[in-house]
Amino acid sequence: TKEKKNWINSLAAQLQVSAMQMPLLKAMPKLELHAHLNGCVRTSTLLDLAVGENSKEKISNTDLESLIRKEDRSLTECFRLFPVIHALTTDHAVVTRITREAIEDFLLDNVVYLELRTTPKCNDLYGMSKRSYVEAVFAGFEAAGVMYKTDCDVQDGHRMHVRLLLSIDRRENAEAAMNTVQLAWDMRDRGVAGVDLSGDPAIGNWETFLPALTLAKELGVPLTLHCGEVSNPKEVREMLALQPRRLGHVCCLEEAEWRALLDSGIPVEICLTSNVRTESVSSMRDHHFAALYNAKHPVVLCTDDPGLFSTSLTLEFAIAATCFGLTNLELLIMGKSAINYTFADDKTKLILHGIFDDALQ
Ligand code: 6MZ
Repeated sequence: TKEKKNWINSLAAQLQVSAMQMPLLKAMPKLELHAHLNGCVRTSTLLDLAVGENSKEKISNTDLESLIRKEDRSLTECFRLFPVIHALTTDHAVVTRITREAIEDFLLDNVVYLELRTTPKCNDLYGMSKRSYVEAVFAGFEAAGVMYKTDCDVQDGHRMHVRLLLSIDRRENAEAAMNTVQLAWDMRDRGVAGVDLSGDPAIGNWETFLPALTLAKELGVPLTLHCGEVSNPKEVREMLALQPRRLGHVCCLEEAEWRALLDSGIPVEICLTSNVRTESVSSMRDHHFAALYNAKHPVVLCTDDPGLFSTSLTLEFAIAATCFGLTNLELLIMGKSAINYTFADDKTKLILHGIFDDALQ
């Protein structure tokens, strides 16, 4: 954490955020709505797992080196690194550990509500099914002592609230996607709040996932879709037509799709660092966040993969402050508005409004 702190402080200096502002941004209550579990893993944990005696699946030194050296993170490189991370985060105990650690890191950043997303995995070698994978994530929630079920009381407002979204990976087939939606439905009262479609945008056909996503809509399972990380106007149009509750990224939209997005009013999860690092957006100054924000389109700042991109929500807020001139008050108001875009129940939303109202006083 000391290393991380130094890194964040030096980035803050580069960003010319005043020394006074960083602690204020950090102390501000924040919502994180777009974070992938295996993208949150600490470098120290990856190293620990890579050299640990329990590591049955070894990774090569070259792979380990590219996990640690963080300068190259194009979209292609990211999707080459995820299997390397997955090779280390295999068994139930490790899934529980990385979940607990991810929550601890968000807690340190004063995230008061977290929607963590992850792709449920089967692995016969470890006796793991999609369901037991999700149970291992819940064990991580328990270990971190956070509120994650829907039956919490207002007096629990001081503790972090967490929900789980189950991701469909674009490498999966129609049946696997259907299983994930069914699992999300079965576990809806246990902390699973929705379904996400993610994975390498260059892989998979939208049509494969449509039956599962349509079932989710019919069941009333909230949906968020990774949209437009690469140019694909047809897919973007079809995603908008499905009317998911939220969209992630929306970087590479043509004029017509951009207008359709604005008309739709669908909230967008903005991942500034991720989009620039993966080259979905050419530079921070060219990021479409400014256009969406100025058009008063609903937006929420998120980290995507804080481990992979060495970022934090505080840092993303600092970038928004520096590059787009947002004041602390504007950032706080943007966070409060995002309560309405969460997949949480009304009672939890009320608790969150209370936390933000206190901060706004
Ligand atoms: C699309 C991404 C992503 O699910 O194993 N993921 N999908 N675009 C991105 N932008 C950089 N970052 C992460 O976490 C890792 C998985 O999340 C998705 C990918 O499917 C990746 O394998 P989990 O916990």
